Amino acid sequence: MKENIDFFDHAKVYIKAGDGGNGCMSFRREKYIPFGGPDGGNGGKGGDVYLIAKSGINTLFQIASHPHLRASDGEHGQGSNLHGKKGEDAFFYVPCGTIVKENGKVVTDLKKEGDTFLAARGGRGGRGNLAFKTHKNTAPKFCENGEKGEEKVLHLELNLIADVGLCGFPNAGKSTILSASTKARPKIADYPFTTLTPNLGVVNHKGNPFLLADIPGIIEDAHKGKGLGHSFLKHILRTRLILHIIDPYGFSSTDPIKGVSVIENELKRFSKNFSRKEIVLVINKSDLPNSSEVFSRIKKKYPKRKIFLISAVTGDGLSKLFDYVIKVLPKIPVPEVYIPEDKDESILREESGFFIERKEDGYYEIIGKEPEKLAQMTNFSHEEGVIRLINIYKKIGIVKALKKYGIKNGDIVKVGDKEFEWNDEIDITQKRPYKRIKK
Ligand SMILES: Nc1nc2c(ncn2[C@@H]2O[C@H](COP(=O)(O)OP(=O)(O)OP(=O)(O)O)[C@@H](O)[C@H]2O)c(=O)[nH]1
Ligand SMILES: [Mg+2]
Repeated sequence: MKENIDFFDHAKVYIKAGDGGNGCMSFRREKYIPFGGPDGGNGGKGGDVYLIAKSGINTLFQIASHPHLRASDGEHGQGSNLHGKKGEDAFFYVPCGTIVKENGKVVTDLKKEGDTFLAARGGRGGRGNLAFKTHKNTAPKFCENGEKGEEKVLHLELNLIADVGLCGFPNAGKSTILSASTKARPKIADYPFTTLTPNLGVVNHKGNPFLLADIPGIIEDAHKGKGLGHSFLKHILRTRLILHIIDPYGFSSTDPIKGVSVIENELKRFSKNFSRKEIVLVINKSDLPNSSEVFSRIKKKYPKRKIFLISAVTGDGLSKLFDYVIKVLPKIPVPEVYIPEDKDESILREESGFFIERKEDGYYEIIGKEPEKLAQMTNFSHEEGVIRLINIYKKIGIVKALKKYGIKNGDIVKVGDKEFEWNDEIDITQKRPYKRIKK
């Protein structure tokens, strides 16, 4: 019997999609062909990184212990119009019920087998000079760099999605029930807090399978952090049905009848979702004396509730309990659970457009996703490439804005991780971009 010590219900992952390969600048050189045209091929696209929900995985342990998730880069283009090979996409598997957050915001909820999330997009391949050939410029002397693959930090949070959840005081026999009815082999012992992390198993009752979750026992004031606290309750929050397991001998000094409301109050304190769920009362250990008396007293106190008397050890009553479970399960929809987002206003970023920051005299920074991407894809050693960049900046209003801020020749412009010297001449060449370049 092995405790599931590898259970991780959260992970921080660093994702890097593949960079696009650089385009190539090349001209055909063949014997007896004096004016070979441009033939630089495009770079290949960088690989994407995907997260995929997979049943059978119940922990984020694997991903938490290897948190750098990468896809490969695209290859660079070559001469003779050879395009670079595409980088390979990378697929990482997570348990069903994994919520993905970026900057505190929920970006996806991978609920069921096969749910797929494109976590980071590979960069576009840079275009080779052949791609820029036009009738005005038949011999372009520039090419693009590949676009950088997206890079991000994501927080993964697991809220297991089982059909039925077991809850109750420690030592009530929850793990014994899981063990008696599924192939799962959780640790069972005659002391409280034997189970430290959730366990899952599939019950196949009369050909009707359902997923059963066993979580650590909770005690009074769990919401104040007593015992193991109540954070594990989130793993039965999305179940359709709860089986509240009751030890006829009570727990510690709490009598079993009083104990019913103690546990159910803890559930409600944790989430209102529990008030909307059916909770079946299951008195366990029917093989022990006193159990039927406790069963009758609980029945009297809760006349409208569904109540069962079972023994996880002898198997007595289990089949009747599961008959009920498989009868009601199909009628209960999987509850939609509100997933709170972490509030942090400071992380809201400007996603579109741009703005200019005048850092100090003669030093300007262009901030914005699109202009930064354009600069990153420009090969600054190709003058024609720089001209093309400025041309695009002009079209989207950046040049006008820089001038409004008083930019002059020789000032430095920073954009992303690139810096270049401002030259009004570059701007002037726009009307006839390629004729004016002095070699
Ligand atoms: N006699 C009897 N003992 C049982 C029965 N079910 C469980 N037990 C015993 O009760 C003790 C606790 O069982 P567990 O299954 O570990 O209880 P648990 O609810 O998972 O406990 P925690 O993990 O600590 O929350 C063990 O000694 C079991 O053998 C039963 O039906 N009859
Ligand atoms: Mg247990």
